[in-house]
Amino acid sequence: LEESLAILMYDLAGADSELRFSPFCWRTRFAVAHKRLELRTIPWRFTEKDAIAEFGTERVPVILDNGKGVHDSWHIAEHLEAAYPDRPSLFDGPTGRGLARFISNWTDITLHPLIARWKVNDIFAVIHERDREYFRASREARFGRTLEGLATAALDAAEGFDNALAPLRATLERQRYITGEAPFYADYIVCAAFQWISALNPHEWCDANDPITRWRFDVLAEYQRNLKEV
Ligand SMILES: N[C@@H](CCC(=O)N[C@@H](CS)C(=O)NCC(=O)O)C(=O)O
Repeated sequence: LEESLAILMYDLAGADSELRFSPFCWRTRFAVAHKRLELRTIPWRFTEKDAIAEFGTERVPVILDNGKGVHDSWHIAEHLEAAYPDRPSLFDGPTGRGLARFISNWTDITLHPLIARWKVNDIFAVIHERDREYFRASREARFGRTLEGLATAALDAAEGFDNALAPLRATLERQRYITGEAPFYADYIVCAAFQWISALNPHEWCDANDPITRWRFDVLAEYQRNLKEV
């Protein structure tokens, strides 16, 4: 039997080290499972910049693969695709990779800021105590408002998020996955944003009549199947 290959990932954790809510780390988690590789994680907190400084970044995910450090979820996906060409493809070729890049930018530029505004206080509530001061200062600077001010606008952000999902919903009414018949990295990118939300509130986004809910459960079921094949 082939010795199973393990990828090590620094993964953002809450005060409870089991709480893993980073959407970028979820992308990598899905990608590693898609490649049928074993994942081991190191819980990491926002202020533990020193632990990853040697990799030239202040953000997670960072992975270690055979001693090679790679950071940035997109670069990690490209690394896995190049390093494990005999494993299932994450992009299904250059056209798929090109479209996945659009989905990545749509998610980063349109979806994430709305989720961040909506959930910033829920995140603040679950992070480690020693991260609090840094998180408050960095997010208040990013959004130009206090956390208390952002709380009053949370429902507007939630509504904005729902409106932004219209193209996704229209797509999933007609096809099983973003990429068609089977899930690829583009699906994981968007599903990871929902993992961020559901890590903070498991009951959010469970409307059984929403095609997005059906799709999320299909992607998560595929992820569970992939984990069993590692
Ligand atoms: N472009 C990066 C973004 C990674 C990122 O922003 N990670 C967040 C966690 S979701 C982080 O590490 N934040 C650290 C901080 O805010 O100080 C990627 O795709 O990996």
